[in-house]
Formats: sequence, structure tokens, C-alpha cells
Amino acid sequence: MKFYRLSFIIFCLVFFNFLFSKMMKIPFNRWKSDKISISVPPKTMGKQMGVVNTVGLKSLGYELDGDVKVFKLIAQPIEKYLTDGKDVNKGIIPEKFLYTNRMKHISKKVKLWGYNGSVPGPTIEVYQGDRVRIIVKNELPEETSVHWHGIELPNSEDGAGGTTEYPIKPGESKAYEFTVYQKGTFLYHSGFNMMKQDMYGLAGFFVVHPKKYEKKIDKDFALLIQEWAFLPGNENPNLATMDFNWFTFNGLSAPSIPSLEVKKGERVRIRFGNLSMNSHPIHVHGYSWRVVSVQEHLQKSARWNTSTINIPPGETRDVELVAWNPGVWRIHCHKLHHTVNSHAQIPMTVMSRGGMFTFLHVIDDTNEEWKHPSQIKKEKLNVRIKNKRAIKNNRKQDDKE
Ligand SMILES: [Cu+2]
Repeated sequence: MKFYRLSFIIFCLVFFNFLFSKMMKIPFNRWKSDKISISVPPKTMGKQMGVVNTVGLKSLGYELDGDVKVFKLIAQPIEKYLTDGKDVNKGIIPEKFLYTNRMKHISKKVKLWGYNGSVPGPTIEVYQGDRVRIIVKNELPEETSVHWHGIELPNSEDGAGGTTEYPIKPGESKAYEFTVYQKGTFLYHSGFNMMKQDMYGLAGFFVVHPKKYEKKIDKDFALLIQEWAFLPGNENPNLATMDFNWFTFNGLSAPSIPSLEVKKGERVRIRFGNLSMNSHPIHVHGYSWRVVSVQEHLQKSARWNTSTINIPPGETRDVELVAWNPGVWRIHCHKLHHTVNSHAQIPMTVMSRGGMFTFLHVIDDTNEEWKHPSQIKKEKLNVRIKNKRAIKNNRKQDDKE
């Protein structure tokens, strides 16, 4: 009897929810529309900037219409793995150090919303002063818009669906056009029904290069921070909670996040963007990196060195370092439950690597003896002093003779 009563209540809830959504013309909570066929993710089109390596993701190319750089974004449903459970960086860690006792990486396949076949979407790269047009096609089952986060532009181009525009209807497109006056690391994300759409994954980087950087950068990486709540066995993110249990860099959880590969001596920049609901203190081992940009480039006197940089929600930070220290160095969030998957692996014994966790892999071909940069500086200074003294002594002797 109890079972029937419960079934009846559940039926009523679902039925009236459906009826209510029809009456209010609110789309029933569909992940995908039956009426919209999903485009094949467009290839990185036209010309490529390709300066930034958004680890595991592509950059978006553009086509020129006169002086205007034209980009295309398709908002679409995407099925993907946060991790397939295989360790992509196994090869860089000595076999004898790998602790595998009782540990097992789990896999997680999910249903999200993204752009051009990926979550987050591809990175848009432009130069300061560029005129850009971004054509957004909506293949989602509900209205959407794209907001250009941090960019100073006319109100009409802000992409705040329901405030500065009527949001783009399913199946329709809209072009945003503006000139970029700032320089730095910016973001784009859905500007409509944000708590649902942003938390479904609709986000990406918008990088604006200055005409010329102060110093030549050898490797320029970008890592976008997102977090998700997935109940066990459920592929759809739970949007009505702050209890996040999956944490990603560029839509991937460890052990699936590729390492940042650099050579000893290279100048490295890492851009972090946070489109989650929490702050994430990202920590590096073996280095003290220099914070050079808080969305826009900092003046020299405002920069600082640290090994942990807290990235608040909706913000970006750029850090730079010279890769003097060879080895495999961890880069991870220092809220440590953000470095495991699903809060903990199952069975819960020793937890394996997960969440926001990757490596700075500094490859050394030189085989030089390990020395701290301050040591090298001191030694160089000593050599210079010695040489000066020797010259002085020689002169003295010449004078005597
Ligand atoms: Cu974190």
C-alpha cells in the first residue's frame, strides 16, 4: 500500500512539474532538444593565434572580414569524461615512486553544456586594439547568451541575456561585435540563466595579448577552474547544491590532466581563471612564481612572489617563472578535498590523485649540478670580484716594474 502511495506522489510531482512548465512556457528540464541536431564541433577555423596552450583544449581560430576578426562559437550539449581513470602522466614519474597499493582511479562520464564540442570552450586569443565579431549559435534546448567577462565594451554587446538583450533562442544565432581596448586574461561564459548554464560548463578563456610583452615568454599555459556536484551514478550535474565533489582544470580531473611540459631555463606563464563558486588556492612545488596579472597586467611595483595564489570566483591571475629547477613538480589546489575525485575514491582507503592536480614537468638536458639561483648569482659575483682584484694586482705590479 505504502509503495502505491509513494508512486502516486512521485507521478503527481512529475506530471504537475511538466504541466506547470508547459503553462509557463519554461522548457522542461531537457539536456538536449529533440528539434535541434547537434553540429559536428567546428574545426579550429581560419587563422590561428595559438600562443596560449590551454592544456588539453584547442584555441579558436578566426577569419578576417576586412579588419574584423570573426570567431564562431556553438553552444551545445556535450558528453565527456572528466577522467577515464587512466593516468596520463604516469611516464614522467619514476616507476619505483608510484604508490599503487590499494589505490584505484575511478572514471566519470558526464553530460554538460559547452562550446564547439568542449567544456570549457576553446580559448579566444586576440591582440589589444583588435576589432572582433563573435557569432554565437545556440544549439541548447533553452535560450542563452554569452557574456564577455571583464571586458569594457558597449552595453549592447555585454551578453547579459534578459538585461541588455533578449537571449538567443534555441536554433538561432547572434553576433557580438566590439573593439578590445584592454590587455590581460579575461573569460567568457553564459550570461543567461547563469546558475544553471555556467554550472553546466558554458565558459572559456578570452586572452588579450599586448602588442608586445615586456619579456619573451617561451611557454604560455592557461588552466580554467570549474567545480561540479555529481551524485554517484548520475551523469547530470546537481545544480541546487554547493557541495561540489568534482574539481577540474580545463574540464579534466586528475589523473587525466596533462602535465605542463617545459625545458630548463624557459620562461613560463600560467594563466588561471576561476568560473566556480569557491576560491581555489593553487600551489606549486619547488618554485616561487611571480604574480604578474590580476585580470589585467600589474605594474612592476605591484607584483609579488609566492608559491600559492588564491583565485577567487570570477577572477583570473597570471603567474610567471623561469624554469631553473628541473623535475616533476606538483601544481594543485590547496583545499585538499579538491585533489580527490568524488570527495574520496571508493573503496575509501588511501586516496589516489584526483581533482585539480597536475605537474610542472621541467626537463633538463644539461645534467648540471643542482644549484639555487642565488648560489649561481653569488658565485658569478665572486668570480667578478676575483677578476677585478687580479686586474688591480696586475696593475700594481706593472707600476712597480
Ligand atoms: Cu580548490
